[in-house]
Amino acid sequence: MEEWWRSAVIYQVYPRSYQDSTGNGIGDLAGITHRLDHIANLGVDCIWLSPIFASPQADMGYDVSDYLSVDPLFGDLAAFDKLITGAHAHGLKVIVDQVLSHTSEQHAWFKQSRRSRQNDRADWYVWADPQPDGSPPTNWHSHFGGPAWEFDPQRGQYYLHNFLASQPDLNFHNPDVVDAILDTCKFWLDRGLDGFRLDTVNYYFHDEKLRSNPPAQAAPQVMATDLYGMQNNIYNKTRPENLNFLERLRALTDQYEDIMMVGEVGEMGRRSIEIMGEYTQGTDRLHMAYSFAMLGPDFNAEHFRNCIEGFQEGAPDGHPYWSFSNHDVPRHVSRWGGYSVSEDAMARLACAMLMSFEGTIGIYQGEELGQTETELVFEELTDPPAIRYWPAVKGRDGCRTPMVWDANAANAGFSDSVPWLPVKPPQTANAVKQQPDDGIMAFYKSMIAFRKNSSVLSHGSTRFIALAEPLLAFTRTQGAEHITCVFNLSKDKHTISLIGAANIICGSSASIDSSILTLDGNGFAYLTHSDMAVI
Ligand code: TEU
Repeated sequence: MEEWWRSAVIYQVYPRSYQDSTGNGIGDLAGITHRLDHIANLGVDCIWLSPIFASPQADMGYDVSDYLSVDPLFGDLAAFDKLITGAHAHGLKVIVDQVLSHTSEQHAWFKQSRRSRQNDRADWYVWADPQPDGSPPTNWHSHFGGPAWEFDPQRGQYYLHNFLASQPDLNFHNPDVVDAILDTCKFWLDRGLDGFRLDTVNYYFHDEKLRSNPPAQAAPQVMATDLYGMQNNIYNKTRPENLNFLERLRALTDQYEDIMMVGEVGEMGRRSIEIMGEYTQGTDRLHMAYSFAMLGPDFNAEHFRNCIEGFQEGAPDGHPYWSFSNHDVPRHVSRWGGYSVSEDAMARLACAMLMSFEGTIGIYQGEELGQTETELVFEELTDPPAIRYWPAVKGRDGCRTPMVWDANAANAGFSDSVPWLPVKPPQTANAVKQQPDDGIMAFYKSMIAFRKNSSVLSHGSTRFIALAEPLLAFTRTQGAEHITCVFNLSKDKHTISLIGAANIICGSSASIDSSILTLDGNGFAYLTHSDMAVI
């Protein structure tokens, strides 16, 4: 039988912002359990929960202080069990974010490690002496600005942190660390969850020789500060030793039924696609990999083609996971606003593109409402890099504002008290309760259903059709079945001559007249295909 995740649509929940059930302005596990009907009704297969573990929340849970407990903000283990049971009863799988590359500085392991150079956990983190002039051991930069090294006066050494200084990197070269990490994963597998989203999966190992990174050739950026992108980050991450660790993790998960791991590859451009390939090649590494490739500003046919073809070439039996939005990047309806005739048209076009791609598909809470990025002022920010570098860095709060359930309820039904990030009018207009019958939410439901019912869309191979920008076109094929998908990524009208008969199976702003397909701005069509070529 086919593994469930291969044709899955996965719905990302950001627990802080889904539903508050306790009245403290922060979402929680019981709130998510309460909203399972909404998630199941979308027709998705699986929920990915952003981190729920004990944490001082300096990076909103991506700084774990205890891997084996639920943060009291979100509930407790009983609430977790209830959520899993409830989700399973709704036919939904649940995966959780595992942040294994680094812990919080509040983790007991780090507290012990920083105490002295001799204790049992002295080498559990990446410690190194200063250079003779007192400067950090290498030139590595943190994603969140400044050097990736923090000096600790007590040990008289620097420790590595690829993200915040309060997120020290674990030392995966130490076998005891690897064993401890595998044990934490086992703990959650034994509790019945269905897999992991592995945060920063290519950051686990660093170069033991502590070589400095060479300068970058080009510096594409999503959210980080300039310094990070000025280096070719080859020594602080994506080290060859990681493959062996991924194989150990896979051997562990293979002891359970139907577990899936999707690794977040923190890299940009072509290299990110290559790493996705390496990490999912064969059956003894990750099940899937997920990159930032489609989470950036690029919105042209060549880019999407390069992502998909690059993956096919690099990992013929690997499996990708594609999404356009998550909790780290501006929502795509806003991010690609420069290419859209309207927010509504962009939301539909993006949905139709995603649901036609080969691989597993991820959507981010609120995306199903056509949600846009929330505009915030400095006083409202919570994201550390934004607070540090505002206004040059806008940060990630704008995509993390609470889910809007009912425009007429206090805080749009998210919470009875002041939410941790504001709920604002342009977003409340898209609330679940106010979605029209033919609105974006209905469109998502119908497109998810269409994909789930179409074996060729869920499983077929992809062959691109050479059309000039801004037209993206490809044919999905499975056996004798074909569907050709054509998307107009611009605001302008375009026409395409079709060879042979074709009908529009589903589409928007699209029509066929005498073998001419017309796509208005942001229009798209899924076409029946009978040995037809689009020229
Ligand atoms: O994000 C990882 C991340 O920020 C980088 O991978 C980067 O964005 C990428 O390389 C593109 O340049 C994860 C979480 O999703 C994020 O919320 C956390 O803050 C971060 O890890 C640290 O745990």
